[in-house]
Amino acid sequence: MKSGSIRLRLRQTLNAFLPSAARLRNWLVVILLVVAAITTIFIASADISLSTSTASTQNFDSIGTAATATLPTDFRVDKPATVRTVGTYAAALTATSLAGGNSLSTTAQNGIYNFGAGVATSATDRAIGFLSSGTATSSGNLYAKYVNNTGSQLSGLNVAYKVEKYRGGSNAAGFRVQLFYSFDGSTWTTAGSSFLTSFTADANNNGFITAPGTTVNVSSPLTVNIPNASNFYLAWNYSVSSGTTTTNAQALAIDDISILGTGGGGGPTVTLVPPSL
Ligand SMILES: [Ca+2]
Ligand SMILES: [Ca+2]
Repeated sequence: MKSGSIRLRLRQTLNAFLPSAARLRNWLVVILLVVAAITTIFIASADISLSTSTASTQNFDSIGTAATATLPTDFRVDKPATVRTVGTYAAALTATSLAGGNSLSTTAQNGIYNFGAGVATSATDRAIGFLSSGTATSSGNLYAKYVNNTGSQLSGLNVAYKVEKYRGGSNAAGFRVQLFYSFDGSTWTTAGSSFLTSFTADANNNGFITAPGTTVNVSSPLTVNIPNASNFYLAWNYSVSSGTTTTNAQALAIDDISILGTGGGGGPTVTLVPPSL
């Protein structure tokens, strides 16, 4: 056999095993599509899943004791300069900036707190809170982003959380936490009076030897239709209860959030049209 024909046969054999450029390109496209799909699934599942059987809970104890503590995934915070104002989830921050606990000072800095139930630097039970001053942190918001991936529309949520007080405040208007909800994280609807926790004025601005000094349990159904595959946002808004004077503020925090979907399992909405007469 001539060496030329051997080389030809060798090349034909190699070609049979080696993928062509076109085949390589097709495989590359398939791999890229798979990576994109996995990334999409990962991003979609990053939001906190709503469930009708197991409540989504958050006690913030995993954030540690640092003043600059990163919030749990899908929780954010901000401190608008206007009273009783909810900002946007997209622009909010992912970390606290101050720490506090027992005996919070009468001159404590305004801002977003990682509060510890006990000694600030070592308490393991943490909560996210706020303190206004006369000129800053006129509002404080804690945001959470959920997704309804139950496969059905939900007709509501059972919402429970605690509002904890970490410092008294003699502001005559008192301070409060009002829950809001949203489908896009920027347009907010009040969750109503069942989710309003108000505190009347204290005699002074002292902290508590054992913090928090007061804990209020909030637990109530929230009636709202949440379509399947829809995002749903909650915002706990801290602010002075009325007026615009924010001096002598109370420090309040949110803890032990529990969210359970209700009314799932129904089919698509059917609109009955009466027959014309
Ligand atoms: Ca607590
Ligand atoms: Ca906690």
